[in-house]
Formats: sequence, structure tokens, C-alpha cells
Amino acid sequence: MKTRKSWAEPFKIKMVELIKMTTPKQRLKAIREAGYNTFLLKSEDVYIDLLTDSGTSAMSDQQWAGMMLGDEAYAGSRNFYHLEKAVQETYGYKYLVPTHQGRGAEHIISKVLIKKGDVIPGNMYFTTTRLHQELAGGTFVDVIVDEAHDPQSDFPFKGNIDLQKLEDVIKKYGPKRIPYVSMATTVNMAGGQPISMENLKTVRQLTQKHNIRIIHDMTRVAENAYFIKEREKGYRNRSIASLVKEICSYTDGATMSAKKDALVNIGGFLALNDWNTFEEARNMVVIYEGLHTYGGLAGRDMEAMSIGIRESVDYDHMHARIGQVLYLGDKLVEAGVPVVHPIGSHGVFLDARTILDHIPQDNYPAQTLAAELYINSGVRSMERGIVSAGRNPKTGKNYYPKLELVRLTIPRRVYTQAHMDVVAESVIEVFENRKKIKGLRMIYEPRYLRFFQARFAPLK
Ligand code: PM9
Repeated sequence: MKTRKSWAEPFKIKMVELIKMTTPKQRLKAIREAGYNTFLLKSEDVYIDLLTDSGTSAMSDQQWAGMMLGDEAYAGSRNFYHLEKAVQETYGYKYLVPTHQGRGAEHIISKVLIKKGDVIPGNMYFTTTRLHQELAGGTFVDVIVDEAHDPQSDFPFKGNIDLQKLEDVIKKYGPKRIPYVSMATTVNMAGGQPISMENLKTVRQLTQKHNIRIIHDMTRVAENAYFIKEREKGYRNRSIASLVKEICSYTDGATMSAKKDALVNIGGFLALNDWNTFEEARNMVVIYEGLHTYGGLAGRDMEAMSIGIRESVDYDHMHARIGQVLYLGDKLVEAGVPVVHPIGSHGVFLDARTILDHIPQDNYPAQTLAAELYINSGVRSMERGIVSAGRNPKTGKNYYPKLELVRLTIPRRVYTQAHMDVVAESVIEVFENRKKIKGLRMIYEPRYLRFFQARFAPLK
């Protein structure tokens, strides 16, 4: 049979959620009231919600059926054992600590493994991950390849770790001050960029030589596996499931925000191979999350997660998921809109630094662009630039990231190709009128993770 060039989603729609259409006047009022921060908009004022792919997936009928099989016992729920089995069989990790979401797992692993003065090298920071490492007394050091900081570079594995940078960190601080390497699949802040299997294997050899663990942020591991299959020599005939398992096999443990790859609206976990670390984490979870057989989740949530994990490693699912992201990306590239290349796994990242090159980074080009896009069409996106980067906790000074981006994040199994057409049309219109756009100033800054709650006002 001839291979088809076109593809379609491997599902049909059984139930729909109606969304509200708004006028430009209503949107202007809403964004003003939200302090020009898309996180502070009410969801009912949003038309197409591309804020995040986190917890926004549509669950399958199987997952919804699983919700009805929740065993809501305080201790030893059957759904915990289903989840444990799904994690062991799909990812290969031995021990499971459920948490309410990814940052719950980050909190626990940081507290268990990091001592004051430690250094944690990683393939680019992630907001919550770095904060938990800092709160535990550690310092994050970026060891990702330089290409990751260049939106125009077409390098296919921009999530790779630069081995020289990693060796330099090990030499400078010594392996005893490095509790683990923080390795993410795919790298969110770089634009959803994958790490190659070859790079991961080499990092494994290097870290093993120095007895340093790898803790894997596996939030989007199946998406990374898809890119390895598509782009890396020697992997084309492998299944997503086997690639996911192989990736995990080169690491010692993982934090998971199941709200992404694993297709649930809430949930996460910490997975470990070493009994002693697990024992400490299992003890700690009862302080911060809940008993070790529910970790802040209802039995029904764990059931939906165990089904979602298995659905996430299906090739047709992943082909359609990343195919949709590419569809939007290609439309914007065709229209000449500057975006991060190659198009990533979970969204299209607009290069706000280039689009609004007349606005200095201190006046928040990406924050401004996200607000403008909302005013134009009701499409909600997220800033991933200087606001998200925050301040250095030691000096109090702003970080100035090279990447100043707006993320159009695509929820899984939620929107249609027609929605993507509307998004593209709106982005192109804002892009064409970019010279008229003025920047913002920050008028309220919370202490931690400021991008969630900061407020802004237009420059005069
Ligand atoms: N990511 C995202 O929109 C949710 C809010 S923004 C902080 O991309 C990685 C790679 C993530 C992630 C969340 C977390 C934290 C860890 N690692 O949100 O706590 O993308 O479940 O996970 C968001 P939780």
C-alpha cells in the first residue's frame, strides 16, 4: 500500500466543550484587568487556549471509564498498584512515589539529594525545577549545547548536553558537589527540543565514570522518543515504546509531570531505581503530598494516569500530536514569522526578540507580544523570556536569557486544524502590524516564579 502523505488524528470526537467568542473591546478590558499577564486572564475570556499543554489534554473514553474505577481508600488503593505497574512496564523504573504534579516530585528529590553548596548541571533550566534546586541550597549550571540558545539554528538535537561544558563543571566543583545531572526530554525552555540517544549514552558513560546520577525530567519523554525515531540514524524502525524505555534505562530516576505526555489533567510522580533514595523519598512524601500510595492524588486520578501512560507511547497518537504542532509551525514559517527552529514537540515558539526588535528586553517584548495576540483574536499564549527567567537569588539581578519567546502551546487531542488556521492568521496579522506595538513595564513582582503572577502596564 502506498504510504499516505496526509495524516489525521487517531480518534473521533464524542463530546464537545463550547467556547465563548469575544469582541476586541471585551478583550482589551480583560487584558487590562489581568495586568497584561495571560496567566491572570479568566479562561472563559479566552477563545483558543494555547497557554500550556499542561493538564489541558482531552482524556480518552478509556481514561474516563478508568475514573469510575477509582478505589478511594486512604491506603493501598488498587489504582496505585495499576500506576506502579504502568510506570515499571512503560518506563522501566523500579520504585514509584506518586505526587500531585511534577513540582511535587521536584521538591522531594531536591530535598533528598541536594546539600547546601551543591551544583546541578542540566540541559537548560526549567522554572520550577531550578527553583526547587535553589531552595534546597543548590545552584543550577546550564550545560546545554550553544545551538539551543540560537532560535535560528536548525540543529536537530538542541536538547543535547555539551560534554565539554559538563566535564568543565565536574572538574571545577568535583563530583562530590554534584548530586546529579538534571536531564530533560524534551527541553521546554529551548522550544521543545529533543536530546539524541547518542548524546544521552555518552553523558551516561561520563557521569558513571564519576559516580554521578542522572535525574531525568521525563515530562515529555515520548515526544522526545518520536524525534529520535524521525531524526536519529539507526532508530527509524524502533517503536516509541521501546525508545522511551531505552531513554529511561540510561538514567537513575525521574520526575514526571503527568499533565503533559501522560494525558491527564492532574498528577505526577517521582520514579527511582535506588532503594535508599526511594526509601527517603517515600518517607518525605507523607510530609508534603500525602501517603505514599496516593501522594496527593485521588484513586481515579491514578487510574487515568496509568491508562494515559500507555496511550502516550502509541506511534499514531504521537504522529498526529507532533504533526499538528508542525502544521501550525510551517504556516508561520511560510508567512515569514520568526520562530524557533526546528519546530518543537509541544508548541511553536515565536521569536519575540526579533519580531519586536524595537522593544528592549527590559520592556518585555515576549510579554508584550503575548498580550497583543490575545487582544487581536482571543488566542492565549505564554511568555518564555526575561519574565520567566526571573532573578539570580544571590545577586538579585535579572537573568537576561538569549531566548525571548512566546510559546503557542498545543494541548493534546483538543483543537482541530481549523483552530490552528485561526491562530496562524492572528499571529501573522500581529506580525504585520508589529512596528506599532509598544512595550510594557512591570508594576508588581512576586518573589518566586514571577511569570505566574506579575502585573504590567503599557509604556506611555
Ligand atoms: N510545565 C508548562 O506550561 C506548567 C506550568 S509553567 C511552570 O510548560 C517541565 C519540563 C515542565 C513542567 C511544567 C514541570 C512542572 C516540570 N518540568 O506543572 O508541576 O514543563 O506538573 O510540572 C508547564 P508541574
